[in-house]
Amino acid sequence: MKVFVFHTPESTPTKMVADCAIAVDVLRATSTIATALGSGAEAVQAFSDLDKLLAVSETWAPEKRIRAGERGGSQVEGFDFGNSPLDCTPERVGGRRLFISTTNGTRALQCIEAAPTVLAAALINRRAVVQHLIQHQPETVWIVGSGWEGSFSLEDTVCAGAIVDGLQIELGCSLDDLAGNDETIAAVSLYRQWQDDLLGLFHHASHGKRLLRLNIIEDLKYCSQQDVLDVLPIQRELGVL
Ligand code: 3SL
Repeated sequence: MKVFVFHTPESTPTKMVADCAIAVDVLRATSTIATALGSGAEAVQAFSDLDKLLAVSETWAPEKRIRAGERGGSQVEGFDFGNSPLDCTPERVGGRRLFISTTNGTRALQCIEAAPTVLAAALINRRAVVQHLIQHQPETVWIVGSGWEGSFSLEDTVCAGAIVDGLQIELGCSLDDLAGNDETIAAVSLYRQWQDDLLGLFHHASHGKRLLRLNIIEDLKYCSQQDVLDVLPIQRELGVL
C-alpha cells in the first residue's frame, strides 16, 4: 500500500484516481458527516453548489430531509443546519437524509468521487478508516485535505498523519514503505508532535481561529477527539455516503 497526502482539492491530480480516496475536513464537514451517520442518518448527500442541493433535496419529503449549508463558518440563511456536528443528534437526523454543502469539505469529496472507493475521514472516526484500509489493502490511497479556499490547513494534515500513523502501527512497516510522497511524511511528523494536544493545535490553525472568533469552541473540542466514533462514511453512489 502507498499513501499519498494532498493538502487541498486544488493540488490533487485530476488525470488519475487512487484505488481508495479519502476526503478530510476535520473542521468540520467530515466530522459532521461521520456524526450524522453515527446518529442514524439514512445517508449524507454532499454538494459543492447550494442551488443544486436545494433542487435535489426538494424531491424529498420535508420530514425525511435535513438541509445543511455553511459558508465562511456560518449557517446559510434558509437552511436547517449550518455545519456543526453537535447538531447531528439521533433525534434530529435519525432516519433522515442530510443534504450538505460546505465551503471546502464537500468540494474535497467531489474532487475524488470517481475513485472506486471514497471515504470521509476525521479524527473522531480515524480508527474505522484505518481498519477499513487494513482489511481491504488498496494499492494506492489518496488522503485529500480540504484546506481553506486552496490553502493548506493544519487540522486536515494532522488527521492525514493520524491515519498513516495508525496504518504504520497496524502493518508494522516503515514510514518509507507506506509514504507515496513527501507530504505524507510531513503529515505524520505533525501528528507525532501534536497527538497529545490536538485541541491546542487547532488554536494555532487559521480555521480554528476563525471558528473561535465565531464562538464555536464546543465544535473544536468535539472534533479534536480521536477514535470516538466507529463509523465509516463510504460512498455508495455518486455523492452519497
Ligand atoms: O470548509 C468547510 O467545508 C467547512 O467545514 C468549514 S466550517 O468548519 O463549517 O466553517
